[in-house]
Amino acid sequence: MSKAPRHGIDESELSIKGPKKTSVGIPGVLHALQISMEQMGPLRSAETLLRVNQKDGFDCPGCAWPEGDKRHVAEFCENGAKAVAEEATKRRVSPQFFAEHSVADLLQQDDYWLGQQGRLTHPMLLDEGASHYRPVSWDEAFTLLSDELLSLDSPEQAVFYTSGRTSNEAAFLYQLMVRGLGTNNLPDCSNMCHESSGSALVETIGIGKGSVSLEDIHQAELILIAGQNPATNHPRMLSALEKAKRNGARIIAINPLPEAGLLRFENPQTIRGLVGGGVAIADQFLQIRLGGDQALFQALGKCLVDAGALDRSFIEQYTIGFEEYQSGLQDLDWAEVLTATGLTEEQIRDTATALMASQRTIVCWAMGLTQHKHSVATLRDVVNLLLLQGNIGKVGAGVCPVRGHSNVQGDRTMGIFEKMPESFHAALDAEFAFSSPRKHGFDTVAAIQAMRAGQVRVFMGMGGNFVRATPDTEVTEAALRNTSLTVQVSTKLNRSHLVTGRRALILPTLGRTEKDSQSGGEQRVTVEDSMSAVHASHGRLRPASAELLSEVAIIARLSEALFTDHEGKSRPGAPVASWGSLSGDYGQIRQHIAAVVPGFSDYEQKIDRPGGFVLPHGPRDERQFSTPSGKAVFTANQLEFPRVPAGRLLLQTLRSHDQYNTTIYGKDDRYRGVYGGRRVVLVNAEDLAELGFAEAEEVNLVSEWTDPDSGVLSERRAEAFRLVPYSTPRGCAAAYYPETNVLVPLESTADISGTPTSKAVVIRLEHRSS
Ligand SMILES: Nc1nc2c(c(=O)[nH]1)N[C@H]1C(S)=C(S)[C@@H](COP(=O)(O)OP(=O)(O)OC[C@H]3O[C@@H](n4cnc5c(=O)[nH]c(N)nc54)[C@H](O)[C@@H]3O)O[C@H]1N2
Ligand SMILES: Nc1nc2c(c(=O)[nH]1)N[C@H]1C(S)=C(S)[C@@H](COP(=O)(O)OP(=O)(O)OC[C@H]3O[C@@H](n4cnc5c(=O)[nH]c(N)nc54)[C@H](O)[C@@H]3O)O[C@H]1N2
Ligand SMILES: [Mo]
Repeated sequence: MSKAPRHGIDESELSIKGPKKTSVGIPGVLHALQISMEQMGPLRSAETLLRVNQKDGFDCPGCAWPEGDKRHVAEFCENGAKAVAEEATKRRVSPQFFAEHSVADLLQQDDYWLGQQGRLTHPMLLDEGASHYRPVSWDEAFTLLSDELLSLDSPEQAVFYTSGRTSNEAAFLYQLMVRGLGTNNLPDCSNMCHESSGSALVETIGIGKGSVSLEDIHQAELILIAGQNPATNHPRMLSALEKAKRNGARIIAINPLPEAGLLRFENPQTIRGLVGGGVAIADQFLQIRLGGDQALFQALGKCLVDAGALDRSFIEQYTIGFEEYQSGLQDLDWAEVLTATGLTEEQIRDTATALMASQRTIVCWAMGLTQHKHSVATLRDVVNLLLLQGNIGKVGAGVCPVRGHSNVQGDRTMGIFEKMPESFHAALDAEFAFSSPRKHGFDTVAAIQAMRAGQVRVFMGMGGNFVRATPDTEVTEAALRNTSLTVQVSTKLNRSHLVTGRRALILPTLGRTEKDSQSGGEQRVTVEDSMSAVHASHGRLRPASAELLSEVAIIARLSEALFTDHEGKSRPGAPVASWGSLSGDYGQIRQHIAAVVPGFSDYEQKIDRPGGFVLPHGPRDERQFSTPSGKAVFTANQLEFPRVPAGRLLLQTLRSHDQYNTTIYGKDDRYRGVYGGRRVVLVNAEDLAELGFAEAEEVNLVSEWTDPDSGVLSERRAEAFRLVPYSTPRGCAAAYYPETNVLVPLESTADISGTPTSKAVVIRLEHRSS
């Protein structure tokens, strides 16, 4: 193990070597091992990496891609290993660290440096006006927090954020506590992530989750992968795609960037992958313009309709709205489609031919499709396309939104949502003998707006890094500073501990990899992956500090303080539960979940089975659609795409290979050939020439946002980015998140889902005068 770095990223060390054409292989294995050794040393590295995603081990905190049935001794995934090393690190952020560093000093450090310091070990309090955090006892922390919550004029003055690593057990208890207080202010990272998918899917197929299993991926004849970079963000997906290819599947990548793993993959699990040239994943690459996907999917739909390549009996028996959809497509203007997509008509017709030749088609997508103004409409058009050929509820076919955080889907199932359906509330009320509030709460953007307006006194984050993950950094920072108390339940130091309300608490917690010992013995937790499979996760490592509490214990103790009197009796109107025994034995929480959430009967027995169980999914299992009509819904959507004024570019904000969201593991983006720095902007070389900028020039990025209501133009600035000529469609640029969040206007959100439009920010480049 080596010491934490003394300095953050020095952008003068940036070097550009050009993108790679293949992913993983030996360099990926070596890089992950290097990071593991630095963070954990040899013994702990071996102990930990052998347990990832094994049947009696812990669930990888990396991503939500499911596990296969036949696992390799260590199912190796470079970025999974990095995510694990980051949590299982031996480095520590102790009270002494906080005594040595003032909050003001820490604010000068970058995200990389902060994250590299190690695991938080003690509950810490930042008093009003204090320059440094000081250690507090857990009792003091809970008293302070419960007093503050109980003194609010209204429970609406508190906001409770969740990031998607939180287990089912913790998430369920957390939402119960929040609703017990009397609010639905439960924003989560999903609001910035797959909310558009949920909105479109609930409306069209009656459930907001993907309809395919891993086996479906293996059995598909055609897989479209749109707006997703699996080699970096879901590396284990590449093994599934490789298998599909070997079974004869055709794969089409739809992306503005020629992402390495989409083009060629060297599987580290096989000798062939390690020494050979790997497998070409995509048969066809559609280098689409940012935000052009709705036009593409409409055009593909039109090709199928015009050719009569339809599953008519499916359409008749299982759907409504086909006529409206079909007539909506009649006026589709090909010229507009070509402008929106930047593709040729031939490329689109080739894709349509591939669709017609396939009996089993899957569409996979991630943030490239969900973070646009017209994302919900785009995803409705994805569903339309699949419905045309009956590609739902049959083997090898379906919708596949690929989730991000390892339990983000489970958190939503557990009720982390500002607007759960009435059926959930009714069941929750019956189980805990109280009346949960029905008024919808704030989502992420609304929560920031409310903080800005001074309507929120307490902000609590169950994991995550709210201040860095959210848009409009300066606005959001000011909003958080406008509260009385901010509380972060965290494993690692991040900027949300430094941009605070008048007072702030850090509540350090156990991670997935660690033993969770409670009065009832060692506990396991459960998580739900991207394909609705629920399974147990059992940490094995010694906790980073003896002071850590599990998330469940933190919520249970806080709930006890909020909802019971000195004799332990429930306060009038509060949810009735035995908080102490719930945190002693998570099996009891699972019993409550089974009583409230459909699909969880015999929960305990089902997770005893290796691999767990799969939740019911009407469309997938029996073509049953719980929409008002009981049928899947075709929708007719107005075609939209971003229109960018002359001299401006459209910027997408995305992840490098060495980061996990706001956690920066390292300085490189190996596949894109960017080394040693992160302040780069990838731009088409012809655009650079036309706009009068030089390769490698340092520029400012200026975002221009015209508020649609007021018509007022506002500007936001991110300084000192290097220009890198890159293969991206004309007019489209890319730069890393979170450095560019400052450019994303808070009010620029997707219709219906409210997701910030992180993949479509209008910018201009600005020469730096100095
Ligand atoms: N190692 C690692 N793994 C992760 C994460 C991480 O940060 N690091 N994050 C996790 C989380 S929370 C999530 S949500 C996922 C994110 O997984 P991704 O969605 O793959 O993440 P992004 O980096 O945002 O990449 C977006 C991709 O969409 C493309 N794209 C952008 N705009 C458009 C568009 O308009 N149309 C099309 N067709 N493509 C577009 C981009 O070029 C890029 O390839 O990954 C999860 N897994
Ligand atoms: N511009 C732009 N903005 C974006 C995106 C984008 O593509 N572009 N993507 C959006 C997306 S998809 C997402 S999901 C969000 C991510 O938003 P978040 O989920 O809020 O951010 P993360 O970086 O994943 O959170 C990392 C922190 O979580 C804490 N943590 C890690 N593990 C645990 C644990 O087990 N328990 C607890 N309690 N804490 C833990 C650590 O302290 C760590 O610092 O960002 C969004 N923001
Ligand atoms: Mo995400």
